[in-house]
Amino acid sequence: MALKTTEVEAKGGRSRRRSLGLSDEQALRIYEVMRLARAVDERMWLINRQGRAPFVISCQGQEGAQVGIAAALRPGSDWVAPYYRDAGVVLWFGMTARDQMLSFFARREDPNSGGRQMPGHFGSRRLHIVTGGSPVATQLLHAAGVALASKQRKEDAVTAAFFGEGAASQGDTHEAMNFAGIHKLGVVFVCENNGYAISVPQSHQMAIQNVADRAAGYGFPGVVVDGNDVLACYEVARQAVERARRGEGPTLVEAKTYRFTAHSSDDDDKRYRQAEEVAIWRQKDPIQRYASYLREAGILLDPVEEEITERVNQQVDDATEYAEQAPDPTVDDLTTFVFKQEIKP
Ligand SMILES: Cc1ncc(C[n+]2csc(CCOP(=O)(O)OP(=O)(O)O)c2C)c(N)n1
Repeated sequence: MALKTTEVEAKGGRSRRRSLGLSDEQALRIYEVMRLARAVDERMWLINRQGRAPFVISCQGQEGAQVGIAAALRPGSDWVAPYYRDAGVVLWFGMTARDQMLSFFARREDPNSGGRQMPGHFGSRRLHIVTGGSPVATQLLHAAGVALASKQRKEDAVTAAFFGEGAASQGDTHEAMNFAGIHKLGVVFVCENNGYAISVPQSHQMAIQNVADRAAGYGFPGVVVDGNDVLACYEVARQAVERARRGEGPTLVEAKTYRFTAHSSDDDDKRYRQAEEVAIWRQKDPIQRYASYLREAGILLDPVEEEITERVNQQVDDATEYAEQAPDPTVDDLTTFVFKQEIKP
């Protein structure tokens, strides 16, 4: 087996990105997408707290796992089945801040669903983002199905399915992994383990430390990675993607991470976790950590950082302004996507 269940140590060194085959441009692109995901999310909270939009579900804290892993895939030919926190994944796959905001305001132009799904229900046939349903873990089955289709068509596309450790307790997760293991499907299962399923801590969710340990029961490798170390995430994902592309079957990657916000804008996390715990994890912010690395490596110079900040802020401002004024779905749209009809790719 190419990978073993093991903690992947964060390897230091200025040339780390080079040994991973990343150019300076690629390393900075990863950083910019992480920054954009965070900035869109922060803006959504402001808008929500001002009463201008009803619901936020956050990526904050998990951007390293999301962008690091997505960066190992090929947007346009590979597929992703994300879950609601995966703003970093879908931005990497070509969604824009504007798309995110159109969905957030539930506008007609929302590319995910025309304003009919909750925020975080990403989907784009064009961008190979498999649309998600609200029941957690259903996307793992969809991913296994997409990977089966790729195999039958003799395509080497890889499908990555993202989910939380709470979703790992669902029967769907077992069925998807079992099926993918039997048929050696080209799937990378990515568990973003942030320690809680809403208010339920991991210890009340499972009797083991690592979700990745379950992979052995399905006949494929499981690997634990520091989800706040974007380059470590990229590294394990690259190995898992290569294995899948070679036709050797799935890998379960468990990225240990943390969400900085409450589960959503509708709960109070102070009721189920300590402020000290949140503060400790904020010290491990994947964006700050990667920025320090890039600075030490001499590629995130002040003017480069300023340019990135300017581009990110501009995209968030533009997206907010555009989406807030965009029209709502109309009554004529009521049955769109409900009855069979031709959907243009
Ligand atoms: C089948 C099902 N049960 C319950 C819910 C309600 N629910 C939505 S998100 C969530 C928590 C999922 O936790 P986890 O998978 O760990 O992801 P996280 O939100 O922590 O990133 C629950 C219980 C649901 N959407 N679907």
